[in-house]
Amino acid sequence: RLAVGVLLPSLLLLSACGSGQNESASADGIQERTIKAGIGNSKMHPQGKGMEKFKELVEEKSGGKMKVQNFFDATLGDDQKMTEALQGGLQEVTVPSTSPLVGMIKEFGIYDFPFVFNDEEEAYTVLDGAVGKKLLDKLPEHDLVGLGYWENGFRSLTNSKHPVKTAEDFKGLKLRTMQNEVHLDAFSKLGANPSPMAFSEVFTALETGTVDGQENPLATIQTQKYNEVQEYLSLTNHVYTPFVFLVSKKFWDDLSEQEQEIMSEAAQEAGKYQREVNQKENEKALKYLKEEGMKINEVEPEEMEKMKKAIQPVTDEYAKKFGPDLVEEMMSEVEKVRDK
Ligand code: KDG
Repeated sequence: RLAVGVLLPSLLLLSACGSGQNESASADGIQERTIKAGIGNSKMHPQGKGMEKFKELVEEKSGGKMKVQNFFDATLGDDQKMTEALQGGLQEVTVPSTSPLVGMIKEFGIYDFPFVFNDEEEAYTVLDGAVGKKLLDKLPEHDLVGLGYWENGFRSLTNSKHPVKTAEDFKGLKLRTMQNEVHLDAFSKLGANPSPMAFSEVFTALETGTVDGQENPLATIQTQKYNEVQEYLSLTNHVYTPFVFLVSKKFWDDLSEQEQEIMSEAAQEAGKYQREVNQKENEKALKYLKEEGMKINEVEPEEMEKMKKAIQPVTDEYAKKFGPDLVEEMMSEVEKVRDK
């Protein structure tokens, strides 16, 4: 207590004198900082709303000293490019889908297995539990820090050719997928012609007919206006994609404990809010897309089962590659909450 008593006034004095690096440091351990954050989705998307909440919380918790500048619509680049910018210390925050990170940390690919989760609760149990943490712990060796998972959500298929009701209906469809090998192989197995593409290029590719279709959660289909260039929406809900909240490790290591806590709390609180908004807005998006005239169909459970069976060899192969123990751990966590 004595040491603090002696130290504090001298620290205050130092900062009052405006000495070098600590110019804006103060007794509360919070400096003036600007945090550049970017995502691929728009400001209107639930992810955009989550980012605005994050900004509000950081600014509030730091008494206005830490400022967040949000960039939407991939203006700072796509998921992979922004992640690299974080690694290089050129950007502070991004919240990509985990799928394009699989080239860097293969284990994230376990989330790309189709039909693993039946609902959001199952996904949260895995993501917010031991398996989710194990994967976040792999980030620092890649110069990244993960502050938790937000929600992209269950993905459904749109295309310009015909409704997809059966596994056979995938045959011959040219589909855009995320840059992810599990997705590519799974759609190939179903007989589609998938091609990986960055998110910001999707609308034009659909408009010009470079691809026939794409798959994304309903709120994304609405906010990206895919309904303007796609006639059919098939509610396949084939895979759940998490977002992961990433911070540049170079930036993180430079933060004080207090500042780290502010970032961490804000990312988690905003994440909770973002998941809630996401669920509500996906429901609303279904109504909107129907009203806008998309031809929407459900997929019968037996057909879903057939799709699952068709891609089982792909899942088995990747389970070996990503770690059978990890996959088993994920499935046993799902089982704990399934049908409860
Ligand atoms: O902001 C996130 C988007 O960049 C992206 O992850 C959305 O799911 C997505 C996709 O299909 O690329």
